[in-house]
Amino acid sequence: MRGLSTLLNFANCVLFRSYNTSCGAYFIGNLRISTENRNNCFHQKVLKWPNISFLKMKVLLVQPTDKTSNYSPKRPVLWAAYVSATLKKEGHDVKFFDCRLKEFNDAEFKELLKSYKPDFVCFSIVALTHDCTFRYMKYVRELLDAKIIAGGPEVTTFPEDFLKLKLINFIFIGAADISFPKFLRLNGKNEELQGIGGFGYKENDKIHINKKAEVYNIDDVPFPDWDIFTLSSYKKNVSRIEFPIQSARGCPHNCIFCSVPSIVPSYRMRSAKNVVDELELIHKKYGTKKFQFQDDNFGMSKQRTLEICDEIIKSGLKIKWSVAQGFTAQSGSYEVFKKMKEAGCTTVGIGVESTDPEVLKFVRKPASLQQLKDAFINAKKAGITTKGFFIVGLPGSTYEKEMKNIDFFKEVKIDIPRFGNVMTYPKTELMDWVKKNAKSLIDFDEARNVTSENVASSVDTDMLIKPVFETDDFSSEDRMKAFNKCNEEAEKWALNNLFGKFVGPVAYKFSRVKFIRDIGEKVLDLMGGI
Ligand code: B12
Ligand code: SF4
Repeated sequence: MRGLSTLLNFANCVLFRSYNTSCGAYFIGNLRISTENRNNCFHQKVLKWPNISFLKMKVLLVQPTDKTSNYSPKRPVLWAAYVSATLKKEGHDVKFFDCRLKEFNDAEFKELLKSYKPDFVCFSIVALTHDCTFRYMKYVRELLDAKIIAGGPEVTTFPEDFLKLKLINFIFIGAADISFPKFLRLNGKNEELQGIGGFGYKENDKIHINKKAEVYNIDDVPFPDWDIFTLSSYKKNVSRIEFPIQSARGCPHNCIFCSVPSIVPSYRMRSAKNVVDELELIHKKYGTKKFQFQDDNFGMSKQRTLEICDEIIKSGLKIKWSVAQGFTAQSGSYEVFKKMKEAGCTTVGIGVESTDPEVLKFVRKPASLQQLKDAFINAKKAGITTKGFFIVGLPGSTYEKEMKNIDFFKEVKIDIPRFGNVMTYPKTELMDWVKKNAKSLIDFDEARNVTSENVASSVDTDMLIKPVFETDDFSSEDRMKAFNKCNEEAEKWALNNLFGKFVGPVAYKFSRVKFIRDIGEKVLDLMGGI
């Protein structure tokens, strides 16, 4: 029998596919580091540094909200926890502000700017967060002389476009574990800026981007710093937060639709011991019993997966964990899942994308249809809840082929099947393919221009739901029909799995009413299920 919390989690996943979060602010307090012993080191000439008279800097990290507000902020974010850990290690003062938290607003961000007076304000930018990001950057410009730094997936994809914006002073491309502390260590010695890997700066309006990032062992990166977050804003009972953790960075594969290979160019794994040490530390410090692995592709190395499980078991940690984004189907043997279950794994998400072998081959999906089937069957046999992610409308697909996905999730009994329309991310092969072989339904250049602060608000969030291209074999109408049909069937199926075949259909009918979904979400939240 499923435990109550697993059941609640499951109910949440099935019922609440969209969340409402208004843009808010997160007040951090006004702790100030003593200013004695700080030197005036920053060079003022070329970069026009603010009048910084400290060696130790005050850095404010900002998590913008995205236009869809599809994800309620259930947990703090990894990027800020990593950046903070590397900066604090060198004695800098770091604070964090989460625009996604609904209990705060823009006014509090301005208050924080005035009271904290940071030297640097840093934003992590992903698609659809531009509106919020630029609004907040403007507040910084209006109120302070602080320098604005941008990083994250969008900046890594379009470094020049962001750096040339007047609002932004510096950018970091990809991980900044080495480069950011190094930048602050330079103390404004401009002539050494070109020595910082993956860093961008301006010199008399000329843009400089240092391409090469340093190579380092990721076991040496300090563990994420969760102390900068007001954790009780994410869950009243902090021990109920499902902390994110990443055991490896990137993915060694190169699926044509995926932006991960261009955002995280190399695949690197942490050692099993290093991963479990982090779990133990968080468990001891916050009483956490639940974790979520946010790797792009968890389980690439079967041996390391088994080692992580063995380490967890050996440590005596009584924790539950899930694999959120994608488990490597090729590693999905019964032996591996059984061990994962033993070590506390409750749920695995596996990217299926399509069940048509030709489509899978064309998009360079590394797993075969048989490997995908086996992975779902083995995980279920081991007692792990399965989520399957499908992409409607990949190259070569048709309405009929999409309908086969429904047969597939029923055949292998995926607990929670999920469908999304294919999205063409910039700098992917899919984007090139669409330009040559399909009819675009949105202006990709304009969509790409979301990096310009002027057009940010013109990009429609429908982009995420509606097809963005069509082909002769698969029209826009049929794509939408397939998307709706697959989603409807998936939700009915998942609710039947959850509540049984009599109550399931009733739950499905109720779940169509937004008001009831909202109440249900609150009830589940109160009960600690999400
Ligand atoms: C976990 C995850 C989520 C989580 C948590 C998001 C979060 N902000 O932490 C949830 C489910 C909430 C989510 C939501 C969305 N996501 Co998401 N998500 C991911 C995923 C799988 C991992 C991100 C992660 O935590 N990585 C681990 C951390 C440590 O790495 P990192 O974020 O890259 O940060 C490191 C460096 O980049 C750098 N860094 C990052 N930011 C900054 C900023 C500064 C100033 C500095 C110095 C350094 C720095 O330092 C970090 C440590 O090295 C990525 C895939 C990927 N590999 O990037 C997609 C990804 C980032 N998501 C994506 C998208 C589109 C979204 C949504 C817009 C989806 C939507 N609404 O429908 C929302 C946006 C929500 C938001 N406000 O951020 C896209 C972004 C594509 C793009 N070009 O921007 C990605 C790349 C997936 C994809 N489809 O390709 N996501
Ligand atoms: S296996 Fe997953 S993460 Fe890796 S390239 Fe393909 S879709 Fe992206």
